[in-house]
Amino acid sequence: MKIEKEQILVENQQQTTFHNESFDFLGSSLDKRGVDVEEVVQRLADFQVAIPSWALGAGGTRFGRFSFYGEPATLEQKIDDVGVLHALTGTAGAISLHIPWDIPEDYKAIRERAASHGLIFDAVNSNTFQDQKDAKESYRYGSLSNRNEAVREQAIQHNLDVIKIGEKLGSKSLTVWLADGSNFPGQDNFQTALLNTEDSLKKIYAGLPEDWKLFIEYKPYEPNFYSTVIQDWGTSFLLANACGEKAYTLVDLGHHLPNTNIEQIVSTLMVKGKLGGFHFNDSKYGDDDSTTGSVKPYALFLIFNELVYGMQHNPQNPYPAWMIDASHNIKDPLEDLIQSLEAIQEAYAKALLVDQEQLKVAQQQNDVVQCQEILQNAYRTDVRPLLERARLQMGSALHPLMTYRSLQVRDNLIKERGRHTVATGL
Ligand code: LRH
Ligand code: MN
Repeated sequence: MKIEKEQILVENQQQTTFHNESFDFLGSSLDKRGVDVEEVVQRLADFQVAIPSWALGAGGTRFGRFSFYGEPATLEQKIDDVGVLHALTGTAGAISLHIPWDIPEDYKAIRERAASHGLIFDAVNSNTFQDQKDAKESYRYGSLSNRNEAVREQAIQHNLDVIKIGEKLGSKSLTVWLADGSNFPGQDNFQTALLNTEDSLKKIYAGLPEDWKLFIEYKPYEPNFYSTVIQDWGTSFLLANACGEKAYTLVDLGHHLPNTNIEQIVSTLMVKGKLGGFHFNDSKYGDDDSTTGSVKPYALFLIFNELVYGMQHNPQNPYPAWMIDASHNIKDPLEDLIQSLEAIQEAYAKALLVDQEQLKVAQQQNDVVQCQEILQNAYRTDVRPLLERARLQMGSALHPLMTYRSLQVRDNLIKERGRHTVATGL
C-alpha cells in the first residue's frame, strides 16, 4: 500500500479554502504577538518523529489481544505502513527497529524500501527482556545486571550485535531498556545489580561507533514489581556519565510514578547535556502506552516548553531523538499513531508561541500570575492551521486522519494482506 502525492492533493483541494482562511486569521493575530509564523511553520516541518516498528499491529495485555486485520506481517510491510504515516503527516520520517523482532534478511532491499518512502532508520533497540528460543542463557533473573557472568556476557554480545545491525541500516544510536530487577525484598543485592549493570553498559559503550549515541531508558516498575535496576532518571543519568560523552538518558513519558514533574526532569537533563531523546506516549496510571496527548495534553505542552527553552539555551545538549513508543489495544494502530503525531506537533507549536522574554521578566518580578498567563496564552492558541500549513508545504495531508479514512487505507491493507496477519512486537 503506497499513497501517491496526487491522491493527497485531490483530498486537500476540498479543504484548502477553509485552511487558508483560518491560517490567515491566526497568522495576523500571531504577527501582532511578534511571532515569526514562517519560522514556526518551518520548525514544524523539520520536526521528524520515529515510529516504533513494534507498534504497527494490535498491542495487547495479559488479559487479551484484539487483532486489527491487515497488520504488517513482515519488516517490509512495517516500513510500508510507516511510509503511509509519513505520506499523510510529513512528520514520520523515521522508523525505530527492535531486535530480534525486526532482523532484516536483505539489508540493501530494506534500505531501498525505506528510502522509497523517504524514511531513515532511527535508534535500534536491543531486547534482553525475553529469552530467544535458541539462547544458551536465560534472562529470567536479569540480563546486564545478572549475578551470572555468562548471562551478562550473552546480553552484552546481543547489544553489540544490535549495533552491527544498526550500522548496516544507517542508524546512529542504540536504545537499551532493561527489565532487570526483582519481585521480592531480599531477592536482589541492589549494589551488585547496579555495579554489574554499569560494568556491562561500559562494555557495550566500548563497542559503540564514534558517531553513535547510547540511550539508557529508565522505568520504575514492570515487569518486575519490587525493584528495577534502572528505575529513574537519576540512575540512568549516573550510568550515562559513567559510560561517557556518547551516552544519554532516554525519557519514556510512561515511565514515571504518578504526578512526577517530567518537565523538570527534562530541563535538568538538558542543562547537564544528557537528554538523549524521548519515547512519546500518554498514561493515566502506569506504563499505559496510550495515544500521546490523549490524557495529559497540558503536561506534554509543559515538557515542550522546557524543550524549546533548552534548545535555545543549552548548546551542550545535542538535538534530541524524537520517537513514539505506544501500544494499541482498541484503536487502529495507524490512526492511533496519526493522533500521536498530531498531538506532538500541537504541543511543540504551542510551546514555540511562549513569549520566553516576557516570561523571564515576569519570573524576575515574581509576577506568578503573569507567568501562568504567558504559558496559558500560548497553550490556549488553536495552532492547528500552523500544523496544516507545514503539512501543505511538505505535500502531505491537511487532515491526515480524515484522508486516511477517505482513502480506506485499512480496508485496502486487509484486501492486500488478509485478516489474519500478525505483526511482531508488543
Ligand atoms: C519498555 C519500553 C521500551 C521498549 C519496550 C517495547 O516499557 O518502553 O522502550 O523496549 O517498551
Ligand atoms: Mn519506551
